[in-house]
Amino acid sequence: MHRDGVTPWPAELAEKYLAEGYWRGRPLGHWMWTWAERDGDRVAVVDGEVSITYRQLAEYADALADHLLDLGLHDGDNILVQLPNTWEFLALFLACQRIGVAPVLALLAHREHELRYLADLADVRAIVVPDQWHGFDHQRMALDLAATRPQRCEVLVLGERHDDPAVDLRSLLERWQDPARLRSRLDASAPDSGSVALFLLSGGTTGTPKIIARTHDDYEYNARCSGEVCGFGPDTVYLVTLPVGHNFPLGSPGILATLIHGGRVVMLRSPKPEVAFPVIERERATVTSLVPAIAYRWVEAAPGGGHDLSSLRLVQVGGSVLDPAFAARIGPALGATLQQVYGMAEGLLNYTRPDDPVDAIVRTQGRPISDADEVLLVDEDGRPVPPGGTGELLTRGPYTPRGYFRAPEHNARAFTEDGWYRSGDLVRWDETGNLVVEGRVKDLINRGGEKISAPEIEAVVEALPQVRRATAIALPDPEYGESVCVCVVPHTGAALTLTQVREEFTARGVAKFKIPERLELLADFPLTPVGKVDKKALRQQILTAAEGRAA
Ligand code: OOB
Repeated sequence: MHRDGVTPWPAELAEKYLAEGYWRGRPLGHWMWTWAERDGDRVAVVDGEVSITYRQLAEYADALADHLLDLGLHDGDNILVQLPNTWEFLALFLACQRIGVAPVLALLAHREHELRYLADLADVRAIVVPDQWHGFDHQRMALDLAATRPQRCEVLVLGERHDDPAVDLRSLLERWQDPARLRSRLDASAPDSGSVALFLLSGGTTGTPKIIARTHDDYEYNARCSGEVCGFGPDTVYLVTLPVGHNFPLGSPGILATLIHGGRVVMLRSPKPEVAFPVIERERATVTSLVPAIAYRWVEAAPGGGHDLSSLRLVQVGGSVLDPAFAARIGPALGATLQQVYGMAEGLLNYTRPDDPVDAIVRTQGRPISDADEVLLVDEDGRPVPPGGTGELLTRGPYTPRGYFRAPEHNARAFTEDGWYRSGDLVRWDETGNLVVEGRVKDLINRGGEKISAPEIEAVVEALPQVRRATAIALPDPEYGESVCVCVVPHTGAALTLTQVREEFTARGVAKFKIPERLELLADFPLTPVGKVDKKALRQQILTAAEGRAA
Protein backbone atom coordinates (compact mmCIF):
# COMPACT_ATOMS: atom_id res chain seq x y z
CA MET A 1 0.00 0.00 0.00
CA HIS A 2 1.30 3.44 -0.87
CA ARG A 3 1.95 5.82 2.02
CA ASP A 4 1.90 9.59 1.66
CA GLY A 5 5.21 11.27 2.33
CA VAL A 6 7.51 8.60 0.89
CA THR A 7 9.88 9.73 -1.87
CA PRO A 8 10.21 6.93 -4.43
CA TRP A 9 13.25 6.14 -6.55
CA PRO A 10 12.85 7.42 -10.11
CA ALA A 11 10.77 4.87 -12.07
CA GLU A 12 13.45 4.01 -14.61
CA LEU A 13 15.96 3.31 -11.83
CA ALA A 14 13.50 1.16 -9.93
CA GLU A 15 12.98 -0.87 -13.11
CA LYS A 16 16.71 -1.21 -13.56
CA TYR A 17 17.25 -2.34 -9.95
CA LEU A 18 14.55 -4.96 -10.42
CA ALA A 19 15.70 -6.08 -13.85
CA GLU A 20 19.31 -6.41 -12.72
CA GLY A 21 18.45 -8.34 -9.56
CA TYR A 22 19.43 -5.79 -6.94
CA TRP A 23 15.80 -5.82 -5.92
CA ARG A 24 14.00 -9.12 -6.03
CA GLY A 25 10.40 -7.96 -6.09
CA ARG A 26 9.23 -9.91 -3.03
CA PRO A 27 8.25 -8.59 0.39
CA LEU A 28 10.28 -9.65 3.43
CA GLY A 29 7.34 -11.73 4.68
CA HIS A 30 7.64 -13.83 1.55
CA TRP A 31 11.33 -14.42 2.20
CA MET A 32 10.50 -15.55 5.72
CA TRP A 33 8.72 -18.60 4.32
CA THR A 34 11.46 -19.21 1.78
CA TRP A 35 13.90 -19.45 4.69
CA ALA A 36 11.50 -21.72 6.58
CA GLU A 37 11.23 -24.05 3.60
CA ARG A 38 14.97 -24.15 3.20
CA ASP A 39 15.91 -24.58 6.87
CA GLY A 40 12.66 -25.48 8.67
CA ASP A 41 14.17 -27.62 11.40
CA ARG A 42 17.29 -25.58 12.00
CA VAL A 43 17.42 -23.06 14.81
CA ALA A 44 16.81 -19.51 13.61
CA VAL A 45 16.92 -17.65 16.90
CA VAL A 46 18.13 -18.30 20.43
CA ASP A 47 16.99 -16.12 23.29
CA GLY A 48 18.20 -17.28 26.71
CA GLU A 49 16.74 -20.75 27.22
CA VAL A 50 14.44 -20.47 24.20
CA SER A 51 15.45 -21.88 20.80
CA ILE A 52 13.17 -21.37 17.83
CA THR A 53 13.47 -23.06 14.46
CA TYR A 54 12.94 -21.33 11.15
CA ARG A 55 9.57 -23.04 10.73
CA GLN A 56 8.40 -22.17 14.23
CA LEU A 57 9.46 -18.58 13.73
CA ALA A 58 7.44 -18.35 10.51
CA GLU A 59 4.43 -19.93 12.19
CA TYR A 60 4.62 -17.61 15.17
CA ALA A 61 4.92 -14.64 12.85
CA ASP A 62 1.91 -15.81 10.84
CA ALA A 63 -0.17 -16.30 13.99
CA LEU A 64 0.77 -12.83 15.15
CA ALA A 65 0.07 -11.30 11.74
CA ASP A 66 -3.38 -12.84 11.81
CA HIS A 67 -4.04 -11.30 15.23
CA LEU A 68 -2.79 -7.92 14.09
CA LEU A 69 -5.32 -8.09 11.28
CA ASP A 70 -8.01 -8.95 13.87
CA LEU A 71 -6.97 -5.87 15.83
CA GLY A 72 -7.74 -3.82 12.74
CA LEU A 73 -4.19 -3.25 11.52
CA HIS A 74 -3.57 -3.70 7.85
CA ASP A 75 -1.43 -2.92 4.82
CA GLY A 76 -0.36 0.73 4.92
CA ASP A 77 -0.60 1.13 8.72
CA ASN A 78 2.33 2.05 10.92
CA ILE A 79 3.05 0.96 14.47
CA LEU A 80 5.56 2.15 17.04
CA VAL A 81 7.83 -0.58 18.35
CA GLN A 82 9.99 -0.22 21.43
CA LEU A 83 11.20 -3.66 22.46
CA PRO A 84 14.32 -5.20 23.96
CA ASN A 85 16.44 -7.72 22.07
CA THR A 86 14.08 -10.70 22.21
CA TRP A 87 12.84 -13.41 19.88
CA GLU A 88 9.38 -11.85 20.21
CA PHE A 89 10.73 -8.68 18.57
CA LEU A 90 11.76 -10.78 15.60
CA ALA A 91 8.38 -12.53 15.39
CA LEU A 92 6.63 -9.17 15.51
CA PHE A 93 8.95 -7.65 12.93
CA LEU A 94 8.25 -10.53 10.54
CA ALA A 95 4.51 -10.50 11.29
CA CYS A 96 4.46 -6.88 10.18
CA GLN A 97 6.30 -7.84 7.00
CA ARG A 98 3.60 -10.38 6.18
CA ILE A 99 0.77 -7.85 6.12
CA GLY A 100 2.31 -4.53 5.14
CA VAL A 101 2.32 -2.97 8.60
CA ALA A 102 5.48 -0.90 9.02
CA PRO A 103 7.16 -0.74 12.43
CA VAL A 104 8.75 2.54 13.48
CA LEU A 105 11.77 1.28 15.36
CA ALA A 106 12.27 3.29 18.54
CA LEU A 107 14.95 2.72 21.15
CA LEU A 108 14.24 1.49 24.66
CA ALA A 109 15.94 4.62 25.90
CA HIS A 110 13.27 6.78 24.31
CA ARG A 111 10.70 8.37 26.55
CA GLU A 112 7.47 10.26 26.09
CA HIS A 113 9.14 13.20 24.31
CA GLU A 114 10.47 11.00 21.51
CA LEU A 115 7.62 8.52 21.34
CA ARG A 116 4.96 11.18 21.08
CA TYR A 117 6.83 12.84 18.25
CA LEU A 118 7.23 9.55 16.38
CA ALA A 119 3.63 8.51 16.99
CA ASP A 120 2.40 11.79 15.53
CA LEU A 121 4.78 11.80 12.59
CA ALA A 122 3.94 8.28 11.48
CA ASP A 123 0.33 8.38 12.68
CA VAL A 124 0.74 5.04 14.41
CA ARG A 125 -2.13 2.64 15.08
CA ALA A 126 -0.42 0.64 17.82
CA ILE A 127 2.44 0.91 20.27
CA VAL A 128 4.42 -2.15 21.33
CA VAL A 129 6.44 -1.98 24.54
CA PRO A 130 7.85 -4.19 27.29
CA ASP A 131 5.93 -3.98 30.57
CA GLN A 132 9.01 -2.61 32.31
CA TRP A 133 12.62 -2.17 31.46
CA HIS A 134 15.33 -1.26 33.95
CA GLY A 135 12.70 -0.15 36.42
CA PHE A 136 10.85 2.10 34.00
CA ASP A 137 7.15 1.47 33.35
CA HIS A 138 6.91 1.42 29.55
CA GLN A 139 3.38 0.07 29.70
CA ARG A 140 2.14 3.12 31.61
CA MET A 141 3.92 5.47 29.22
CA ALA A 142 2.43 3.71 26.18
CA LEU A 143 -1.09 3.64 27.61
CA ASP A 144 -0.93 7.36 28.42
CA LEU A 145 0.34 8.11 24.96
CA ALA A 146 -2.23 5.91 23.24
CA ALA A 147 -5.04 7.57 25.18
CA THR A 148 -4.17 10.94 23.65
CA ARG A 149 -3.98 9.72 20.06
CA PRO A 150 -6.70 11.12 17.79
CA GLN A 151 -7.47 7.66 16.47
CA ARG A 152 -7.71 4.25 18.07
CA CYS A 153 -4.24 3.12 19.09
CA GLU A 154 -3.64 -0.35 20.55
CA VAL A 155 -1.04 -0.99 23.21
CA LEU A 156 0.68 -4.37 22.96
CA VAL A 157 2.75 -5.39 25.94
CA LEU A 158 5.54 -7.91 26.18
CA GLY A 159 5.49 -9.16 29.78
CA GLU A 160 2.95 -8.58 32.53
CA ARG A 161 -0.07 -6.77 31.22
CA HIS A 162 -1.24 -4.56 34.06
CA ASP A 163 -4.02 -2.56 32.52
CA ASP A 164 -7.13 -3.51 30.71
CA PRO A 165 -6.78 -1.76 27.39
CA ALA A 166 -3.36 -3.33 26.87
CA VAL A 167 -3.01 -6.52 24.83
CA ASP A 168 -0.64 -9.30 25.88
CA LEU A 169 1.78 -9.76 22.97
CA ARG A 170 2.67 -13.32 23.94
CA SER A 171 -0.97 -14.41 23.86
CA LEU A 172 -1.06 -13.35 20.21
CA LEU A 173 1.82 -15.68 19.47
CA GLU A 174 0.29 -18.60 21.29
CA ARG A 175 -3.11 -18.90 19.67
CA TRP A 176 -2.58 -21.30 16.81
CA GLN A 177 -4.69 -21.88 13.77
CA ASP A 178 -4.06 -24.37 11.02
CA PRO A 179 -0.70 -23.00 9.84
CA ALA A 180 -1.06 -24.06 6.20
CA ARG A 181 -4.45 -22.41 5.77
CA LEU A 182 -3.33 -19.30 7.55
CA ARG A 183 -0.23 -19.15 5.42
CA SER A 184 -2.11 -19.15 2.13
CA ARG A 185 -4.57 -16.58 3.47
CA LEU A 186 -1.72 -14.25 4.48
CA ASP A 187 0.11 -14.88 1.19
CA ALA A 188 -2.95 -13.53 -0.55
CA SER A 189 -2.71 -10.23 1.35
CA ALA A 190 1.05 -9.75 0.99
CA PRO A 191 2.22 -6.15 0.57
CA ASP A 192 3.91 -4.77 -2.50
CA SER A 193 7.70 -5.21 -2.37
CA GLY A 194 8.20 -1.54 -3.24
CA SER A 195 6.17 -0.41 -0.23
CA VAL A 196 7.54 0.57 3.18
CA ALA A 197 8.78 -2.36 5.25
CA LEU A 198 10.09 -0.42 8.23
CA PHE A 199 11.00 3.02 9.48
CA LEU A 200 14.45 3.67 10.87
CA LEU A 201 15.36 6.65 13.00
CA SER A 202 17.86 8.92 11.41
CA GLY A 203 21.23 9.44 13.03
CA GLY A 204 22.39 11.66 10.27
CA THR A 205 20.37 14.78 10.20
CA THR A 206 20.10 18.22 11.67
CA GLY A 207 17.04 19.60 13.45
CA THR A 208 14.23 17.42 14.75
CA PRO A 209 14.95 13.71 14.31
CA LYS A 210 13.69 12.35 11.01
CA ILE A 211 12.57 8.89 10.06
CA ILE A 212 13.54 6.92 7.01
CA ALA A 213 11.16 4.68 5.13
CA ARG A 214 12.94 1.57 3.92
CA THR A 215 11.19 -0.67 1.41
CA HIS A 216 11.09 -4.46 1.30
CA ASP A 217 13.16 -4.45 -1.88
CA ASP A 218 15.81 -2.07 -0.68
CA TYR A 219 16.18 -3.48 2.81
CA GLU A 220 16.36 -7.09 1.66
CA TYR A 221 19.09 -6.13 -0.79
CA ASN A 222 20.94 -4.09 1.83
CA ALA A 223 21.05 -7.08 4.20
CA ARG A 224 21.71 -9.77 1.58
CA CYS A 225 24.55 -7.86 -0.04
CA SER A 226 26.07 -6.92 3.35
CA GLY A 227 25.94 -10.57 4.32
CA GLU A 228 27.82 -11.54 1.17
CA VAL A 229 30.50 -8.93 1.80
CA CYS A 230 30.90 -10.11 5.40
CA GLY A 231 30.94 -13.83 4.57
CA PHE A 232 27.66 -14.72 6.30
CA GLY A 233 26.49 -18.28 5.72
CA PRO A 234 24.78 -21.27 7.37
CA ASP A 235 27.54 -21.47 9.99
CA THR A 236 27.10 -17.82 11.05
CA VAL A 237 26.03 -17.38 14.66
CA TYR A 238 25.25 -13.69 15.00
CA LEU A 239 25.13 -12.20 18.49
CA VAL A 240 22.71 -9.26 18.75
CA THR A 241 24.51 -6.96 21.13
CA LEU A 242 23.28 -3.50 20.09
CA PRO A 243 19.60 -2.52 20.36
CA VAL A 244 17.55 -4.39 17.71
CA GLY A 245 15.91 -1.21 16.46
CA HIS A 246 19.20 0.04 15.05
CA ASN A 247 20.05 -0.48 11.39
CA PHE A 248 23.44 -1.91 12.33
CA PRO A 249 22.27 -5.05 14.19
CA LEU A 250 19.03 -5.35 12.26
CA GLY A 251 20.18 -5.26 8.67
CA SER A 252 23.86 -4.35 8.33
CA PRO A 253 24.28 -7.33 7.92
CA GLY A 254 22.88 -8.25 11.33
CA ILE A 255 19.79 -10.27 12.02
CA LEU A 256 18.28 -10.16 8.56
CA ALA A 257 21.40 -11.24 6.73
CA THR A 258 21.84 -14.07 9.20
CA LEU A 259 18.36 -15.35 8.34
CA ILE A 260 18.81 -14.74 4.61
CA HIS A 261 22.02 -16.74 4.64
CA GLY A 262 20.69 -19.52 6.89
CA GLY A 263 22.60 -18.81 10.10
CA ARG A 264 21.52 -18.47 13.71
CA VAL A 265 20.63 -15.30 15.62
CA VAL A 266 21.42 -15.07 19.33
CA MET A 267 19.60 -12.36 21.26
CA LEU A 268 21.38 -10.61 24.09
CA ARG A 269 19.70 -8.22 26.52
CA SER A 270 22.80 -6.24 27.40
CA PRO A 271 26.13 -5.61 25.70
CA LYS A 272 28.05 -5.76 28.96
CA PRO A 273 31.02 -8.16 28.71
CA GLU A 274 29.91 -10.05 31.81
CA VAL A 275 26.59 -10.78 30.07
CA ALA A 276 27.93 -11.25 26.54
CA PHE A 277 31.03 -13.38 27.13
CA PRO A 278 29.29 -16.39 28.72
CA VAL A 279 26.74 -16.35 25.87
CA ILE A 280 29.47 -16.23 23.21
CA GLU A 281 31.03 -19.24 24.87
CA ARG A 282 27.77 -21.17 25.25
CA GLU A 283 26.34 -20.41 21.80
CA ARG A 284 29.68 -20.42 19.95
CA ALA A 285 28.88 -17.00 18.45
CA THR A 286 30.94 -16.25 15.36
CA VAL A 287 30.16 -12.58 14.70
CA THR A 288 28.79 -9.55 16.47
CA SER A 289 28.57 -5.80 16.00
CA LEU A 290 29.58 -3.17 18.51
CA VAL A 291 29.93 0.57 18.85
CA PRO A 292 33.41 1.78 19.86
CA ALA A 293 32.36 2.54 23.46
CA ILE A 294 31.31 -1.08 23.94
CA ALA A 295 34.26 -2.50 22.03
CA TYR A 296 36.40 -0.67 24.53
CA ARG A 297 34.76 -2.44 27.47
CA TRP A 298 35.09 -5.81 25.75
CA VAL A 299 38.78 -5.31 25.06
CA GLU A 300 39.39 -4.30 28.67
CA ALA A 301 37.45 -7.30 29.98
CA ALA A 302 38.66 -10.03 27.59
CA PRO A 303 42.13 -10.92 28.88
CA GLY A 304 41.75 -13.17 31.87
CA GLY A 305 37.98 -12.86 31.65
CA GLY A 306 37.77 -16.64 31.99
CA HIS A 307 35.54 -17.17 28.97
CA ASP A 308 36.26 -19.00 25.77
CA LEU A 309 35.73 -16.50 22.97
CA SER A 310 37.51 -18.62 20.37
CA SER A 311 34.36 -19.04 18.24
CA LEU A 312 34.37 -15.32 17.41
CA ARG A 313 35.64 -14.76 13.89
CA LEU A 314 34.50 -11.26 13.05
CA VAL A 315 33.91 -8.27 15.32
CA GLN A 316 32.24 -5.39 13.56
CA VAL A 317 32.68 -1.91 15.00
CA GLY A 318 30.89 1.17 13.73
CA GLY A 319 28.50 3.99 14.47
CA SER A 320 31.10 6.50 15.59
CA VAL A 321 34.78 7.27 15.22
CA LEU A 322 37.15 4.47 16.17
CA ASP A 323 40.61 5.54 17.24
CA PRO A 324 43.18 3.63 15.10
CA ALA A 325 45.46 2.92 18.07
CA PHE A 326 42.58 1.33 19.93
CA ALA A 327 41.34 -0.38 16.76
CA ALA A 328 44.66 -2.20 16.52
CA ARG A 329 44.01 -3.81 19.92
CA ILE A 330 40.54 -5.17 19.19
CA GLY A 331 41.38 -8.11 16.93
CA PRO A 332 44.21 -9.49 19.09
CA ALA A 333 42.28 -8.99 22.36
CA LEU A 334 39.16 -10.75 21.15
CA GLY A 335 40.89 -13.29 18.93
CA ALA A 336 38.86 -12.20 15.90
CA THR A 337 39.15 -10.11 12.77
CA LEU A 338 38.07 -6.51 13.19
CA GLN A 339 35.73 -5.08 10.62
CA GLN A 340 35.00 -1.36 10.57
CA VAL A 341 31.52 -0.37 9.53
CA TYR A 342 30.60 3.10 8.40
CA GLY A 343 26.89 3.05 7.86
CA MET A 344 23.80 5.17 8.12
CA ALA A 345 20.10 4.53 8.54
CA GLU A 346 19.69 6.57 5.35
CA GLY A 347 21.26 3.72 3.39
CA LEU A 348 24.87 3.56 2.26
CA LEU A 349 26.93 0.90 4.03
CA ASN A 350 30.71 0.67 3.99
CA TYR A 351 32.74 -2.19 5.40
CA THR A 352 36.41 -2.98 5.55
CA ARG A 353 36.74 -6.42 4.00
CA PRO A 354 37.95 -9.30 6.16
CA ASP A 355 40.87 -9.83 3.73
CA ASP A 356 41.94 -6.17 3.62
CA PRO A 357 45.46 -5.57 4.96
CA VAL A 358 45.43 -5.11 8.75
CA ASP A 359 46.56 -1.53 8.32
CA ALA A 360 43.50 -0.69 6.18
CA ILE A 361 41.20 -2.43 8.65
CA VAL A 362 42.60 -0.42 11.52
CA ARG A 363 42.77 2.97 9.83
CA THR A 364 39.80 3.10 7.43
CA GLN A 365 36.05 2.79 7.55
CA GLY A 366 35.74 0.54 4.52
CA ARG A 367 34.05 0.86 1.16
CA PRO A 368 30.52 0.53 -0.18
CA ILE A 369 28.93 -2.88 -0.54
CA SER A 370 27.35 -2.48 -3.94
CA ASP A 371 28.63 -1.74 -7.44
CA ALA A 372 25.49 0.36 -7.78
CA ASP A 373 26.39 2.60 -4.82
CA GLU A 374 27.44 6.05 -5.96
CA VAL A 375 29.66 8.19 -3.74
CA LEU A 376 30.64 11.77 -4.43
CA LEU A 377 32.81 13.97 -2.21
CA VAL A 378 32.09 17.68 -2.50
CA ASP A 379 33.36 20.95 -1.05
CA GLU A 380 31.25 23.65 0.60
CA ASP A 381 30.09 24.90 -2.78
CA GLY A 382 29.00 21.45 -3.90
CA ARG A 383 31.96 20.98 -6.27
CA PRO A 384 33.76 17.62 -6.36
CA VAL A 385 36.98 17.69 -4.33
CA PRO A 386 40.27 16.75 -6.02
CA PRO A 387 41.41 13.10 -5.71
CA GLY A 388 42.48 12.34 -2.14
CA GLY A 389 40.80 15.47 -0.80
CA THR A 390 38.31 15.63 2.03
CA GLY A 391 34.72 16.53 1.28
CA GLU A 392 31.16 15.96 2.32
CA LEU A 393 29.97 12.51 1.29
CA LEU A 394 26.98 12.49 -1.04
CA THR A 395 25.45 9.19 -2.02
CA ARG A 396 22.79 7.48 -4.12
CA GLY A 397 22.04 3.85 -4.73
CA PRO A 398 19.64 0.94 -4.62
CA TYR A 399 19.20 1.02 -0.83
CA THR A 400 19.58 4.76 -0.16
CA PRO A 401 16.08 6.28 -0.26
CA ARG A 402 15.52 9.63 -1.93
CA GLY A 403 13.96 11.47 0.98
CA TYR A 404 13.02 11.39 4.65
CA PHE A 405 9.46 10.44 5.51
CA ARG A 406 7.05 13.39 5.57
CA ALA A 407 9.78 16.04 5.65
CA PRO A 408 9.56 17.98 2.35
CA GLU A 409 11.28 21.12 3.64
CA HIS A 410 14.11 19.23 5.18
CA ASN A 411 14.44 17.04 2.09
CA ALA A 412 15.03 20.09 -0.02
CA ARG A 413 18.22 20.63 1.97
CA ALA A 414 19.24 17.07 2.80
CA PHE A 415 18.97 15.82 -0.79
CA THR A 416 20.24 17.43 -3.97
CA GLU A 417 17.95 17.96 -6.92
CA ASP A 418 19.29 14.87 -8.60
CA GLY A 419 18.66 12.69 -5.59
CA TRP A 420 21.99 12.59 -3.78
CA TYR A 421 21.72 12.25 -0.01
CA ARG A 422 23.96 14.75 1.78
CA SER A 423 25.39 12.70 4.65
CA GLY A 424 26.89 15.63 6.56
CA ASP A 425 30.04 13.50 7.01
CA LEU A 426 33.46 14.74 5.96
CA VAL A 427 35.40 11.88 4.42
CA ARG A 428 38.22 11.10 2.03
CA TRP A 429 39.25 8.16 -0.13
CA ASP A 430 42.36 6.58 1.26
CA GLU A 431 45.06 5.09 -1.00
CA THR A 432 43.79 1.60 -0.09
CA GLY A 433 40.53 2.40 -1.87
CA ASN A 434 38.62 2.69 1.39
CA LEU A 435 36.92 5.70 2.95
CA VAL A 436 38.18 7.50 6.02
CA VAL A 437 35.72 9.55 8.10
CA GLU A 438 37.44 12.80 9.06
CA GLY A 439 34.66 14.77 10.72
CA ARG A 440 31.21 16.11 10.02
CA VAL A 441 29.35 19.25 9.05
CA LYS A 442 25.98 18.25 10.52
CA ASP A 443 24.91 19.68 13.83
CA LEU A 444 24.70 16.69 16.09
CA ILE A 445 26.43 14.97 18.94
CA ASN A 446 27.48 11.35 18.49
CA ARG A 447 27.45 9.88 21.99
CA GLY A 448 28.80 6.36 21.73
CA GLY A 449 26.95 5.81 18.45
CA GLU A 450 23.66 7.38 19.63
CA LYS A 451 23.05 10.47 17.56
CA ILE A 452 21.67 13.52 19.34
CA SER A 453 20.38 16.47 17.38
CA ALA A 454 21.85 19.72 18.77
CA PRO A 455 18.80 21.86 17.87
CA GLU A 456 16.54 19.41 19.72
CA ILE A 457 18.62 19.93 22.89
CA GLU A 458 18.75 23.69 22.36
CA ALA A 459 14.96 23.94 22.10
CA VAL A 460 14.51 22.26 25.49
CA VAL A 461 17.09 24.50 27.20
CA GLU A 462 15.83 27.69 25.58
CA ALA A 463 12.39 27.05 27.06
CA LEU A 464 13.82 27.62 30.56
CA PRO A 465 12.93 31.10 31.86
CA GLN A 466 16.53 31.85 32.88
CA VAL A 467 17.85 31.30 29.37
CA ARG A 468 18.32 33.96 26.74
CA ARG A 469 20.14 31.74 24.23
CA ALA A 470 21.38 28.18 24.31
CA THR A 471 23.59 26.15 22.06
CA ALA A 472 24.55 22.49 22.33
CA ILE A 473 27.96 21.18 21.35
CA ALA A 474 29.91 17.95 21.55
CA LEU A 475 32.81 17.73 23.97
CA PRO A 476 35.30 14.86 23.97
CA ASP A 477 34.36 12.05 26.35
CA PRO A 478 36.75 9.26 27.34
CA GLU A 479 34.02 6.63 27.36
CA TYR A 480 31.47 7.67 24.74
CA GLY A 481 33.70 9.62 22.34
CA GLU A 482 31.46 12.66 22.70
CA SER A 483 29.16 14.08 25.35
CA VAL A 484 26.52 16.79 25.35
CA CYS A 485 27.53 20.21 26.62
CA VAL A 486 25.06 23.11 26.64
CA CYS A 487 26.30 26.65 26.56
CA VAL A 488 23.88 29.23 27.86
CA VAL A 489 23.70 33.00 27.76
CA PRO A 490 21.39 33.66 30.73
CA HIS A 491 19.08 36.61 31.13
CA THR A 492 20.66 39.39 33.15
CA GLY A 493 20.92 38.42 36.78
CA ALA A 494 19.52 34.91 36.23
CA ALA A 495 21.25 31.92 37.78
CA LEU A 496 21.15 28.43 36.30
CA THR A 497 22.65 25.12 37.39
CA LEU A 498 23.29 21.89 35.52
CA THR A 499 20.87 20.18 37.89
CA GLN A 500 18.09 22.55 36.87
CA VAL A 501 18.82 21.92 33.22
CA ARG A 502 18.80 18.17 33.73
CA GLU A 503 15.56 18.33 35.69
CA GLU A 504 13.89 20.09 32.77
CA PHE A 505 14.86 17.24 30.42
CA THR A 506 13.55 14.65 32.84
CA ALA A 507 10.32 16.57 33.41
CA ARG A 508 9.72 16.67 29.69
CA GLY A 509 10.32 12.97 29.29
CA VAL A 510 13.40 13.22 27.12
CA ALA A 511 15.57 10.11 26.70
CA LYS A 512 18.32 10.00 29.31
CA PHE A 513 21.21 9.66 26.85
CA LYS A 514 20.41 13.14 25.52
CA ILE A 515 20.55 14.91 28.90
CA PRO A 516 23.45 17.39 28.98
CA GLU A 517 26.45 16.34 31.00
CA ARG A 518 27.89 19.81 31.17
CA LEU A 519 26.67 23.40 31.39
CA GLU A 520 28.72 26.48 30.51
CA LEU A 521 27.37 29.94 31.34
CA LEU A 522 28.69 32.60 29.00
CA ALA A 523 28.23 36.31 28.42
CA ASP A 524 28.02 35.78 24.66
CA PHE A 525 28.67 33.28 21.87
CA PRO A 526 31.35 33.63 19.22
CA LEU A 527 29.71 34.19 15.85
CA THR A 528 30.62 33.28 12.29
CA PRO A 529 30.88 36.04 9.67
CA VAL A 530 27.24 35.38 8.73
CA GLY A 531 26.14 35.75 12.34
CA LYS A 532 25.52 32.12 13.25
CA VAL A 533 26.91 30.65 16.46
CA ASP A 534 30.45 29.52 15.70
CA LYS A 535 30.28 26.12 17.37
CA LYS A 536 33.83 25.20 16.42
CA ALA A 537 35.22 28.33 18.08
CA LEU A 538 32.94 27.83 21.07
CA ARG A 539 34.13 24.28 21.54
CA GLN A 540 37.75 25.42 21.35
CA GLN A 541 37.08 28.23 23.82
CA ILE A 542 35.61 25.80 26.35
CA LEU A 543 38.37 23.24 25.90
CA THR A 544 41.07 25.90 26.26
CA ALA A 545 39.44 27.28 29.41
CA ALA A 546 39.24 23.76 30.84
CA GLU A 547 42.93 23.18 30.09
CA GLY A 548 43.72 26.49 31.75
CA ARG A 549 41.85 25.42 34.87
CA ALA A 550 43.59 22.04 34.91
CA ALA A 551 47.08 23.58 34.57
C1 OOB B 1 24.94 4.08 12.00
O1 OOB B 1 23.81 4.67 11.55
P1 OOB B 1 23.16 6.00 12.11
O2 OOB B 1 22.07 6.32 11.18
O3 OOB B 1 22.86 5.86 13.57
O4 OOB B 1 24.28 7.14 12.04
C2 OOB B 1 24.92 7.47 10.83
C3 OOB B 1 26.05 8.41 11.10
C4 OOB B 1 26.96 8.61 9.91
O5 OOB B 1 26.45 9.56 9.01
C5 OOB B 1 28.23 9.07 10.61
O6 OOB B 1 28.13 10.40 10.99
C6 OOB B 1 28.27 8.23 11.84
O7 OOB B 1 26.91 7.89 12.11
N1 OOB B 1 29.04 7.00 11.68
C7 OOB B 1 30.39 6.90 11.77
C8 OOB B 1 30.68 5.54 11.57
N2 OOB B 1 29.54 4.87 11.35
C9 OOB B 1 28.55 5.78 11.42
N3 OOB B 1 31.33 7.82 12.02
C10 OOB B 1 32.61 7.38 12.05
N4 OOB B 1 32.98 6.10 11.87
C11 OOB B 1 32.06 5.14 11.63
N5 OOB B 1 32.43 3.86 11.43
O8 OOB B 1 25.66 4.60 12.84
C12 OOB B 1 25.25 2.76 11.39
C13 OOB B 1 24.34 2.15 10.55
C14 OOB B 1 24.63 0.92 9.98
C15 OOB B 1 25.83 0.30 10.28
C16 OOB B 1 26.73 0.91 11.12
C17 OOB B 1 26.46 2.15 11.68
